[in-house]
Amino acid sequence: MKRIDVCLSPEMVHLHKAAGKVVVVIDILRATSCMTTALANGIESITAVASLEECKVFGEQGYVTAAERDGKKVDGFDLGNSPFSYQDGSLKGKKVVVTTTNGTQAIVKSADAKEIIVGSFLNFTTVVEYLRNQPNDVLMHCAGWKGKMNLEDTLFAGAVVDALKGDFSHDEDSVLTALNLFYTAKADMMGFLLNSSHVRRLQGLGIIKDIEFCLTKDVYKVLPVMRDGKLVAA
Ligand code: 3SL
Repeated sequence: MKRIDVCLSPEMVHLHKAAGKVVVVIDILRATSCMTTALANGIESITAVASLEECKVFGEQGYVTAAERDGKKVDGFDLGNSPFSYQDGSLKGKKVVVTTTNGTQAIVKSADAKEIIVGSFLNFTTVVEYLRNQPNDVLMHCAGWKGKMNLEDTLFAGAVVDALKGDFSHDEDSVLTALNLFYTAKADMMGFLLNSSHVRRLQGLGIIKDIEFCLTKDVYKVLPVMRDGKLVAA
């Protein structure tokens, strides 16, 4: 039987061994929700980079630049990290380069994977169906916050593991942690997350509607997948 594992923070990804696996990068608030939204709204590709400097270099080559640090848009870049930036059609067909505090770091740190895909509640069922129907072991890679685990990414990992029970086996306590978190929170995810660190951080910045949107299930059917160093819609 295929196996599924959960890595609670990018700091631990070397312990979970991405090589040979499909890695699902998770940054529910908000990087992977943004990427899902962007590709569902016709953005041609997303290049995820670790640093602001790399992001600038792509900008000089004509890419639309998106940069976030500590929840805020970074001055001098075109966009921040809100899914609502991608929905009005004006960026259709464009190449976007993005750097964020945690999400793009987790993508860069997944480089050993057999394949990298991006997961969010917005494309939940598409991710689950893809994982069910492909032949490889899976690693759910939670981006967390600056090396620490967080609730929303772990919750999503648990939701995926739960949806795939019967198709995958597991034996790590991180998987049980994610599953139990999901069981505790599933009746009211928004309520459960109200006291979480990043929800409080975003609320402090006046970012409210993004949170609700990013916790909405199955808005899109897109599967962002890494091809030749860029995320594209599969
Ligand atoms: O850390 C990240 O990658 C971001 O998603 C954080 S924020 O939601 O844009 O604040």
